Amino acid sequence: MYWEAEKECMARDALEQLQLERLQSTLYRVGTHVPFYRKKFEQLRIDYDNFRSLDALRTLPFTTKQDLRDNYPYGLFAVPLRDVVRIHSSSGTTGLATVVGYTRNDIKNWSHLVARILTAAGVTADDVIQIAFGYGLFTGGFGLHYGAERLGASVIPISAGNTQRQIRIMQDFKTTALVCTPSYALIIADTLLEMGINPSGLSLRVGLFGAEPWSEAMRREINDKLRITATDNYGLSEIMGPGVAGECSECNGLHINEDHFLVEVVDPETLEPVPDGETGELVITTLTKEAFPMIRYRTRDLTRIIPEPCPCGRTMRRMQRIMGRSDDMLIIKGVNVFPIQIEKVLFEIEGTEPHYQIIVDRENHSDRVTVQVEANESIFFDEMRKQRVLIEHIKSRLATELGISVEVKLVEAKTLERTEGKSKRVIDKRRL
Ligand code: DLL
Repeated sequence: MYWEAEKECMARDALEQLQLERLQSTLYRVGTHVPFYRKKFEQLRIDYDNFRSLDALRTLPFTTKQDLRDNYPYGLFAVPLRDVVRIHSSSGTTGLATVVGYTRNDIKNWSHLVARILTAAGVTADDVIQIAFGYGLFTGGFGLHYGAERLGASVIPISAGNTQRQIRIMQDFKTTALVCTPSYALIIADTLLEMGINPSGLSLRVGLFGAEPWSEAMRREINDKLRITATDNYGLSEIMGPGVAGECSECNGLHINEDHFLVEVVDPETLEPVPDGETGELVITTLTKEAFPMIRYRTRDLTRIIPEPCPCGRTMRRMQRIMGRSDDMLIIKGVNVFPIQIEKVLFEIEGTEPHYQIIVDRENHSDRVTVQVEANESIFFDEMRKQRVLIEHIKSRLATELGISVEVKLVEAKTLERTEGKSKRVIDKRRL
């Protein structure tokens, strides 16, 4: 069942016409209301009144996180604060926070699009949905909440944290859909086990996970441990929050809400568009945002467009799950390494827990990577020889995957820091 077949299954040419019209009005909006864009358009001699084709998109300037910081807090808003009904902010891991705003209409569209991705993932008005994202300046909690209400599901706004309580509520309220980060889903799964609760006794059937990178192996682990169908959804505060793209029940790539967002995939070095199917950095232009429109925002997220049509019938193109960020990519001894590659290997190895941390250091001008991974109890307390065998096994698998050698250290289960929000997998101690 579709939420909005007339949009989600639109013919390509009709969609492109709609995108062009919406792009024209977005350009007019920022050109007349946001001094930052007005100046840029003047410098580049962009005549936004005569913007006639989607191809001309590449003549427009990019917007970066630094531009948002330079205009902190309200400099990029395209409406007076009087028209803003909500403000969110993303602290990020580096530097100054960025601030985003929504008009009443923006909130309506946002709820609508989140309802759309919830529907695609299989959630209906009959579901009881537990939202274990933080409610606050982070867009996850409120974003999913409004979308789920819009759909008519019964919403439990439990917010993040207090895992045992999450589980009790899940049992008592007969939760059928869980919403949180994938790493928190695993924490919930492990806590269930510790509490001696059989997941088959729960009513849970579907999970919507996002806000941080994860892998297919992690999906399988969540599916097995929680006995659900785990789906991926993607978004970012600068663009809207959750609701930008989400998986349908095929679980094979995320449909992008292209009637509201124009996406490009570019080479992060040359900034030239790459052909469909090739990996690059996702660049997004908003088409309907009123308070905080964005022109060619460089997300830093790496993905590729899946050109093949989806068997579900939606024509909104899919992007592959995010494989990392162009800026959290580690360059180790000159080799590009994504934390997700390490995760993939660890998840495939018997005897380890799905919790790990990557520590990068530099000794005598040479990079050194130590992967700390939790070993399950039977291994950890077993004879040293077994531990050594496991370490060697992980090392050789990682060397094959990454093309460089890394150190591996087994740590006791539950000693690495757990987080109910986004997990921090990499500690880079190098002073470069
Ligand atoms: O994380 C919005 C969100 C909330 C999306 C809840 C999905 C669910 P920010 O805090 O601004 O917004 O962080 C955005 O998180 O640029 C990606 O690097 C990463 N990210 C978000 N979703 C995914 C995902 C929210 N499904 C940044 N897979 C983005 C991988 C993701 N990375």
